[in-house]
Amino acid sequence: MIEVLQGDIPKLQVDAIVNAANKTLLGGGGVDGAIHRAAGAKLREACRLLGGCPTGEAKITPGFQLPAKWVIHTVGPVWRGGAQGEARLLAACYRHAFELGLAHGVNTIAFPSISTGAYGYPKNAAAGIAVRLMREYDARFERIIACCFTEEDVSIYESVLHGTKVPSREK
Ligand code: AR6
Repeated sequence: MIEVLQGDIPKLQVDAIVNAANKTLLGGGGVDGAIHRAAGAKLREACRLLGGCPTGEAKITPGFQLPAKWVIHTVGPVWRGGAQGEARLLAACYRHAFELGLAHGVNTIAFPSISTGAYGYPKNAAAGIAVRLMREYDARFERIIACCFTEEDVSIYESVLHGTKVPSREK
């Protein structure tokens, strides 16, 4: 089941939360900063051992002090106008996160809106990609949560899910 909710992703009681990280995996601002603050210093140590992560891929660590058992770290594309493979890379983030979750027995998983903060990806187009991949994996998870930070993001996801807004062209 795909659910849209407004909230602070580190607080969610799910098997795995997804982090919108950067290639170093050593923490940053936005949702990444919030997850690291809530999980504690051991998360940073675990991330350091991973040696970074290329854009579009994903790596997993325990959740440490979080209610979530796992954190799946993925690196979204920086928006550069849309002709630099951004849509393909963003879809790859969701796909790799889902596959890692499946490999670790995850049944409930929550995503932030990857790349739509500091990385500047247009929100409607990004939600279109997120929802497409969520639908593809829906049957293999008990709960898939789109965890939105703002009310505006909730309405974007709701309209994409219910087909009231056509997302921008993406692959
Ligand atoms: N819970 C849920 N969503 C959140 C939270 C939260 N606590 N905080 C922010 N968001 P961003 P990016 C939303 O910038 O664009 C970091 O510094 C936010 O409103 O966190 O992928 C990394 O280290 C937005 O919708 O991630 C990278 O350097 C979404 O999360 C870079 O930012 C993503 O915004 C990654 O940029």
